[in-house]
Amino acid sequence: MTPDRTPVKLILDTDPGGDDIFALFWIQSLVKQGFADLVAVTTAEGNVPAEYTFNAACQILDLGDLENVPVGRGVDVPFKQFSDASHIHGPDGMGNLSRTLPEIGQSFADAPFSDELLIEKLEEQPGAITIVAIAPLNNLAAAEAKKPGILTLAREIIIMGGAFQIQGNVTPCAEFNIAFNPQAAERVFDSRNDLVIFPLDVTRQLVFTRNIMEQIVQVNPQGQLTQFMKELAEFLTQSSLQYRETKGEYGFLVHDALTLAYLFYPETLRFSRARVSIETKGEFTKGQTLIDWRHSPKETANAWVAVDVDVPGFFTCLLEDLKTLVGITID
Ligand SMILES: [Ca+2]
Repeated sequence: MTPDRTPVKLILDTDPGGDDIFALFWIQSLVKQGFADLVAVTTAEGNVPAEYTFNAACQILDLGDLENVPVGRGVDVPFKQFSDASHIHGPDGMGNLSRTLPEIGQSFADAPFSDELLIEKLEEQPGAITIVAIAPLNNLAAAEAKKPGILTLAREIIIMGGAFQIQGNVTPCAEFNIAFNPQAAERVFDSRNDLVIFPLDVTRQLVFTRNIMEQIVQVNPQGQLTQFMKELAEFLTQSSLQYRETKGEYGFLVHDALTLAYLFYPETLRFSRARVSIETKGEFTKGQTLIDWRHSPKETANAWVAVDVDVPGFFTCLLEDLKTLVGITID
């Protein structure tokens, strides 16, 4: 039997964001190898304001010769629960490195809003496109509010978000993507019963080390993409150490990239079926994600939650694909 090599159609909903950019680099490699088809990128307000996430996504797509992929601008978020994460990712979302890349040709003011772009693409190809959501869920929720049921037209929805049996990263209880806009998260989590969730419980295990970066550099030491990747990794490493995210290990966490392992390297993951609920009201617990792990009859489950990752296996796949990307990109 001939293996199914039809590229996986993706929309990436993202708020670059350093680890978002490494996820986007991984997608670029998979696109160039014929495994993925990037239908659109819908940027979101989150790590930094919407104009900066839009600019960062466009610059990274240009860097990988994917400037023809449509990019949406993040919907407005009037009632933010938390400030952004520019202290981690730099004011431009990419470690102040935006100045090292060419200015983009796209206009933020003229770009379609991300919820409109999601609706357009999902209606064009119902059941065919997988949404990889690695940002606060503002855009997905806005699309669902405008067109109830629209999210069921996605083939699957894969989300980086939440913290279940460990502490959060913006409060003791809450993870950033959910805490930034808990009402949006609640709407998305109520939209279908087969969401795929990657919480901090598993993503915190993924320290992208200097050793991994060095192996990539050796493939094409002088390449523009290699140099950018190396400088971004160094920036993220320093801010991760400062904020004690890696237990002192010299590296940074690639939370967002794990969503792609599910699609392309599923042997590295294990899941639990669960009902995930979002706390939208608590004074100290707003944005918390909850699963009732007790052995008792449950309400209908709505998600597959990642509970285990083969860390060396994951990095083997990511490393080889990033080596391929820097090796084939012509500078
Ligand atoms: Ca992100």
